[in-house]
Amino acid sequence: MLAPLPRASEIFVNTHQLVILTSITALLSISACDSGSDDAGLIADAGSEEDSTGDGDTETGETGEPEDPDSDQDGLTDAQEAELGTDPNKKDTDADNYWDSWELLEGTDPLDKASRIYQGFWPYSPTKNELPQGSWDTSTTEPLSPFPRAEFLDQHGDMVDIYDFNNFTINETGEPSYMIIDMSAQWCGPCHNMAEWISGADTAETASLQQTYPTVRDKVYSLRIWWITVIVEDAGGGPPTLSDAESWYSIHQDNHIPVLVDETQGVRNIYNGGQYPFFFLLDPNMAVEYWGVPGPGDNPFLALWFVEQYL
Ligand SMILES: [Ca+2]
Ligand SMILES: [Ca+2]
Ligand SMILES: [Ca+2]
Repeated sequence: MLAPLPRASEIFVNTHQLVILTSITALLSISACDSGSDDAGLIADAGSEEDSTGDGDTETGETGEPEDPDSDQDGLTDAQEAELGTDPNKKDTDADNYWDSWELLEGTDPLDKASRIYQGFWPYSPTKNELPQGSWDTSTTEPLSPFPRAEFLDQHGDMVDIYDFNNFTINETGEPSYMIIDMSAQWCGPCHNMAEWISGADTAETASLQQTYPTVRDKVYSLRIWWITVIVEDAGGGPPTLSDAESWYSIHQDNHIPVLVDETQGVRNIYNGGQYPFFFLLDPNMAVEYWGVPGPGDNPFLALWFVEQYL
């Protein structure tokens, strides 16, 4: 299990760290743009039987051998799999990253790798409905406030339920992934520099980032954290569209990174840090874990520092 992370408030009462933060703040407030705007279902649900214990076994099997076994524990019984033609001994018959029952639930074909929930191979969470749900009306920047439950267009044209990123455990560490939300604007040069860096480019513009956050890129590549770029403004400062995500992706090719479009500018309106790029950290339950607080923490890059130090 993960050691509990220090909360932002705990960090800022630690004088020693405050000094470090202050100097980092001074060092790094160099490259953010002003925005120019005001500153302001459980797996077993796929089957027809109850699974109140959530372990993938249907109730007939809770106290002994199941009458209708689910050998691969993918939420479909062997009998159902026989009917569907899926492999009863493989959770993900077509090896597209999505379990057979999830594909059934979402209407994609569990026998065809090209038919999958997300073209980008983003995670899928069958338990996302059980989380505390944020909304455009209730979500705030306060610690543990859940991110709005919303869908966003990605660079492949899929509508992505952001809650599918919760508690994704298939990574090197076997621990749940945190998420960095990278709020970027199409018009913002430093946002593109940041995207260059995180997608692997080592240039004169990205050297200081790599030097300051030497482990962050590796943590993205190992899926210790999900780096989620949300484009919040187009080239003219207006609402972005799919073409912004597509062009961003064509410039900064990186298959680890979802590029989402904030079409209604809801993300910008709730989380606007006053400058771009701006980063904040969500925990594996989609709640705000770390947000740059006013004063010495009023720095768009502090979430990266947090990842560097604690994850
Ligand atoms: Ca099964
Ligand atoms: Ca299966
Ligand atoms: Ca499939």
